[in-house]
Amino acid sequence: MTNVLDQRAVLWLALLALACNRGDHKPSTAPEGDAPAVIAHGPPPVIEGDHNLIRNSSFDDGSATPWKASVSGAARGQASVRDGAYCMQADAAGEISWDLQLRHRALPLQRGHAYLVELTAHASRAVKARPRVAQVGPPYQEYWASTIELATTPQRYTGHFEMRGDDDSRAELTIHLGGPLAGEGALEVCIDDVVLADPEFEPPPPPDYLRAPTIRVNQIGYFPRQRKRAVYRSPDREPATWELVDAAGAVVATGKTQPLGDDEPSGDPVHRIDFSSATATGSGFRLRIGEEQSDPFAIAEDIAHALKYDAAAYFYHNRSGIALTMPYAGDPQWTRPAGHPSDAKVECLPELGCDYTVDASGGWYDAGDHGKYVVNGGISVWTLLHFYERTTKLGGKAAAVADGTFSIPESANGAPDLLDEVRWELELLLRLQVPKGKKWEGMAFHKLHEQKWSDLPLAPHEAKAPRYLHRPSTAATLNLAAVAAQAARLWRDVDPAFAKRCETAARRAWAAAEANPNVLAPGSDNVGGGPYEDLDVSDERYWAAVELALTTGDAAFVEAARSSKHYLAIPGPRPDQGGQQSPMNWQLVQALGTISLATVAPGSTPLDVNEARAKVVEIARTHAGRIDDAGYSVPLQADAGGTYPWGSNSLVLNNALLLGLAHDLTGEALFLHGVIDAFDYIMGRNPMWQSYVTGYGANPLENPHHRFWARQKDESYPPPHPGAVSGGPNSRLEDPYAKSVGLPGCPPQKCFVDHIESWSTNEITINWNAPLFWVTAFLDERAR
Ligand code: 9MR
Repeated sequence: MTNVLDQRAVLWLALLALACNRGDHKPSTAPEGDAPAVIAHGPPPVIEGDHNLIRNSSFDDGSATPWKASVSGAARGQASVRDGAYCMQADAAGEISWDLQLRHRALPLQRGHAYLVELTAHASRAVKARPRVAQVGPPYQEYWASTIELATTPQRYTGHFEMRGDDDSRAELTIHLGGPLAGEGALEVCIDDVVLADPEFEPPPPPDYLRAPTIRVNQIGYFPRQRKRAVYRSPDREPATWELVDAAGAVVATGKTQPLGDDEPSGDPVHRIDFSSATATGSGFRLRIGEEQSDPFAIAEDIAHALKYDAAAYFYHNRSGIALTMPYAGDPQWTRPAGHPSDAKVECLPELGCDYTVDASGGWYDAGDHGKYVVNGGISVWTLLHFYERTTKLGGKAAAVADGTFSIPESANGAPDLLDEVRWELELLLRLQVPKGKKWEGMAFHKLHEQKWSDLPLAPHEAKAPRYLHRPSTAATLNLAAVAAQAARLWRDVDPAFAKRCETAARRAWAAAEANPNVLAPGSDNVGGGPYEDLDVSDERYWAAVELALTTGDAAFVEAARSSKHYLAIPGPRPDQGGQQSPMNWQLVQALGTISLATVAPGSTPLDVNEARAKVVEIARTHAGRIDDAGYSVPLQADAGGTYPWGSNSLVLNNALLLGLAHDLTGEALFLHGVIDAFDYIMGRNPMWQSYVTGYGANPLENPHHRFWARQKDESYPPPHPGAVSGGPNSRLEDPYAKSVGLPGCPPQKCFVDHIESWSTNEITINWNAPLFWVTAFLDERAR
């Protein structure tokens, strides 16, 4: 395919020859209705260099994204990339021009700017087409349009206009092909090398994945005895021959790819490579197809070993109220004084009228921000403790998280290190319980943070802005009840006094939540900290009831669990399973109760353990059953609206957690393979060519949104510690940076940018690193 910019000189000569097709000349045939055939104002802009707003101009890599075809009314047709051009093939063209169209949206146009439009097009027979630049919604203002005549050989068309409408950040360039433009009979129309250029527009730097290898692998590696899949990004329809090459260049396995065609969540044309049967082990392997080759990777039993400990180290590195010191910090650049010593005496927001302060010191910072939020602490604690509990109950290896296995100050205290790390947060959650004799006695404060978002970078010890406790909430209180109950049974043999404290706090929290069942945290409380809003706490109540029942055996808790509408529930992706992309998140926690029940499996309590286990397996099977349909073999589907939400990588990891537990319960390989597929996606087998984990892989995450690990913003701050997972693609692009770098219109798996300013696609947080730990620790144990 031609490169428009290299050919610019040739093009201008060609333009003279094609003057009859210029948008600023009258076309030979008027278009439908009263719409003017041509809208052109001002002189044509002079374009030097690349100022093209069109994000996929040439279709050279086989992908149409972000172009879409629209077929409506009586028209019948579909579009795809063929031989490096984007082609609409139609059996019927419908009645009006827009019944058949090819379109590119999310184009930022600015009032008064001059625009050049160019495209190459041809058709299977002589027809007309109507390229136009217009507003997407009412009143559908047309900024420019022209009717052009297509021949059977490619011709270059051009036009220009000055933007007379108001600024429009989401305009579209569409090429209408339907109705009277096409006439009767089947047709094919192809477009290529499309330009909508504004000399004042500076295109963002091309994303990394455009220079990425076309063969995508798990960038750290594969387990010798397990499923090994890679993705080959190619529009070819025929299978290709792949080779697995070792570090010395010898071919050690070979096979054929499986072409899967266009994959919607990624926008990529893909082939699957399955090299599971390869038996070689070592490092420095690559996959090769013709001239293309993957990043190097290992095939080894221990690929997840170091990573699981780094995933756990995330929590030490984000501790509040303690100096990070050597040797635990791993390197002097990650040491720092204790953060937020003033948290030892925190006031409530003035409107709450507390006549006391609270010691809210300790715990983990939530994320890139320094807030502390009970509901997010709750699910994070549960996830880490659940891993511990499954090792003790389901035949796992508790030795992997025993005393001396982590690098933390408590590593020689006789208690398992995983429990020590979690206790740092639990102690904070216990402190956040409203004292006896005060309003909301026994409830938990929902959160504490500054009153406006703090600057970035900012190390925790540099932060000086006052922080306040926000109103207690029923959700936070039930989180405290749940995790304190869970802790009470896990510390029973480790530290009986602490276990007792936890049980007492859990019972008090439960009673306080029963007395205050509807103190709900609103979404509007989002200045200076996240809202962690929740307007339905029936799932929290069920989860807390189960944890308390499992720990105490009390009939009242058993009854509260059994009578809940969530009893034995785990939301799943099918509509009849609740239509949830993932079983749990900080707001939706019934699965935590059911999973704890399935894991602890009390013999003596009248709770239906077998049904809870069957539910784990049922939902895991649904996820596993969908992996083969995903181009990148990831156990996460787009939702009904075709989107991935904020923190989508944590959905992948929580689905993997459920798959892992199903494997624990059944031993079925299907589930273990599903965990591996999720892991492969996170570690680089994805359309962004991104290892979403800091410090791991050929293209590791480098610039997460974090106030201390802020090297990208300021050289005097450290880079991120290894082992932190990014929230990953978020279709809603909820920060200005993501919106500004050409992401609008992205397919769900590509709505991501590795930049510190993109908090809605690239933040890191405790409730996402917790399942990263769970999954990598599980694999390090089970996939060997
Ligand atoms: O993970 C949270 C996500 O589900 C929400 O959509 C989003 C907006 O409320 O907030 C996310 O949580 C952030 C929290 O509000 C503040 N600390 C950082 C968290 C991770 O991005």
